[in-house]
Order: sequence, then structure tokens, then C-alpha cells
Amino acid sequence: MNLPGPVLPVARTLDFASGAMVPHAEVVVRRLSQMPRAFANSEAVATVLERGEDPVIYRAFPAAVPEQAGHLAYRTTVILPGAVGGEYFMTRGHHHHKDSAELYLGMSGRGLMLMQDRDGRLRVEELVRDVTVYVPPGWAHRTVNTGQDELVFLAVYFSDAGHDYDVIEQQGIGVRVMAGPDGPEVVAADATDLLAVKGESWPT
Ligand code: M6P
Ligand code: ZN
Repeated sequence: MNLPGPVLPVARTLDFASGAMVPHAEVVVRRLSQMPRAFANSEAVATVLERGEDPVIYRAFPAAVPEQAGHLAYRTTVILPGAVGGEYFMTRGHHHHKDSAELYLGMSGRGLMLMQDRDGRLRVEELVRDVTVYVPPGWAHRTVNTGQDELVFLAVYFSDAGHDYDVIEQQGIGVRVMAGPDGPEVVAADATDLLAVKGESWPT
């Protein structure tokens, strides 16, 4: 967002229930057809789209901030409840072109953040109201709505970080979150990785 002119201090309000940010830049709407490869079950994706349905997966309310070094971009995101092929609705997932951190704040609903670094290490954290999740530089991140309601969160990141979707689109993140009979199941491609995800000894 390359805005002309100087940027002045500005206050914006957040509605924790709906995710609305006031004022905000143009709302971003992501539908299934715009992220068909995010979900593991490509047949299920094709079936939904062939039925003429193209569900909204998430929408976002961005703050209008220049994409320039020194600025912090931030936006609220609302992931709708739902699943495709038994896999919960989620964001596309990305690395940052310029490895740099991001901070999330849960505002309402219930979800999980899936994170993976460039060495393949995995981490899953719960995202609910009042919880912050810090994504260190070099960690890809994807957010999953595991609840029955909308998952609403705020994300703050370096404005010039850039979104790199290629690695996740081609290799995925090593865990997926599926709707099981007793609720969400975190399914890992590799049993060793799953142990790492569930490890208790993570430094704080
Ligand atoms: C958060 C931030 C944004 C991101 C959005 C959706 O709000 O991380 O930068 O665009 O989630 O994630 P994605 O672009 O991976 O679908
Ligand atoms: Zn990011």
C-alpha cells in the first residue's frame, strides 16, 4: 500500500467480536477459488467449486499503512467456520520475503496457529481471545479456525516484509488440522515432527 504524503499519528478502533477496524483500507476477501491448493483434499475442493459454490474462507480489515521500511502493517482477519474435505478453513500460509517477526492477538473464536521454520521445525499454538502468539523471523505461519464461530485476530508485521506463498503452496506446512469425531485433530506427516509439535520443553 504505497500511500502518498506524510503519515500522521492515527487511532483506529477494533471490534473484538466482529473484527471490524475503523477506519480501515479496502477489505480483503479470500474465497476458496483463490486458494485451491491450500487444502489437502483437492477432489473435495473441486467438488465444492463444481457445485458453483465458492465460500468465503476469510476476510481482513487492513490499516492503511505504507509498504515502507520502518512502518508496521496491521490488520484484523476473520476466518469463517467451516471445512473442506474435513480440513478446517484457514489462511493460505506464508513466509515473509524479508525474514521478520509477526505478532498475533486473538480477539474472538478459537483457532490454532501452525508455524514451521526453514529447517522444518514445527510449532502449533492455540489462538483465542487475549492470547498473543509471537512468530519469530523465518517461521512460516498459517492460522486455522477450529471453532464453530468466526475466528477473529489482529496481526502486526513489518510493512515491507512481503508475503511469500510459494514455499507453503509447494511443500505445505508439516501439519494439517482435521475435523475428527471428538474435535480438531492435528495430523502430522511425520510422527517425529508431531512429537516436536507437542513437546513441552519449548523455551519461553
Ligand atoms: C494475517 C497476516 C496477514 C495475512 C493474513 C492472511 O492477517 O499474517 O499478513 O495476509 O493473516 O494470511 P495469508 O495471506 O497467508 O492467507
Ligand atoms: Zn505474515
